[in-house]
Amino acid sequence: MNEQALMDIAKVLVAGDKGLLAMDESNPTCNKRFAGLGIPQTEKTRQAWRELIATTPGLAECISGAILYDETIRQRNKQGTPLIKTITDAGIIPGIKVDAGAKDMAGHPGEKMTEGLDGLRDRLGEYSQMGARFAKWRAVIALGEGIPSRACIEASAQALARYAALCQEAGLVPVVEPEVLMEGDHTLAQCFETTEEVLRAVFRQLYIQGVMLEGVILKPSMVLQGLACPKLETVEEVADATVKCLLRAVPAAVPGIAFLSGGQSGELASARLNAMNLRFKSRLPWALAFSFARAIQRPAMEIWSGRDANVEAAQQALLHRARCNRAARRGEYSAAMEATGA
Ligand code: 5MM
Repeated sequence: MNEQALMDIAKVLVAGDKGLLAMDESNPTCNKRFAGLGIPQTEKTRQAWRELIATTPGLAECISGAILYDETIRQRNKQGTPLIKTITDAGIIPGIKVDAGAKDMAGHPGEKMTEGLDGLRDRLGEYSQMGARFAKWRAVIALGEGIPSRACIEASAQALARYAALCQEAGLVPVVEPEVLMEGDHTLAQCFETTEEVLRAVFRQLYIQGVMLEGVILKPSMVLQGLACPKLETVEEVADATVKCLLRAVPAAVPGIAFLSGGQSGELASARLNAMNLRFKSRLPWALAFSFARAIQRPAMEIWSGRDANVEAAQQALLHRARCNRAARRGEYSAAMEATGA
């Protein structure tokens, strides 16, 4: 393991005011998003969408790294150029999602366990050869009556740590993503408690498995009330709770935290990230960045709707959301940015 190389990549991914773009939806998830907009669900349309993203002029001003999916990293455009080359040439570091998805957990109704450790060493070697410099694995934690169970938290944390150790062995920076889901009627306080417990378990397992924290990026969910919770917390309350939780559970050796959006609107995700950086940035040991999928892609995909004629307008919308999040990293995002499309 070349520790310095891992540390360098991790640092670059969260440097300055940039963040990550998650474009790693598996085919079923990508197809689900397309279906909602009447876009044909084919390999060709998925390629066209990913190419639209990768060729967005100026995207690298805001995006340091892009997380790809197995199908995407192997795709080429009509001229035969591999998509990973288009991304690298644009100045964006390519990464790859390597988990095999979350499946029902045996003996634990309502909970999921992420699969994909079998054969992972070989797959990481292949992705590294192809040019990937970092990887991503998502664990899913649901909140509800009697859940999450200790079994789900500990097994998810251990899988994340075993994945991270294999990544570092292969020279890839592991993005460690424990997502506490927004579904449910839980309060902000309940989400705080669970998120802290999950993060403590994850960092305990990373330590046990010998993972070098300086070469890791954490991709957590923000601390949020459940979607069905009647009490709506303010942007500032969410920012305060999220930062307080992270300060309790995330070691200072970690270079950066890049949030997932989890289904929040693009505007709310930017506003909440902005509030965290505005209120706390100068006092935090790690960078607070973003690794959004829906909160960057959604408006652009709606505009595109599978039509060539809409590519340019969709790219402008994509760049707009990326710029909003770059501003949020500086604590300079405001609702006015949405009005002007600046
Ligand atoms: C939580 O999802 C991740 C971040 O996306 P959002 O910002 O939209 O929440 C995302 O990287 C996710 O892991 C991928 O889209 C892959 O999902 P699937 O379920 O297709 O593996």
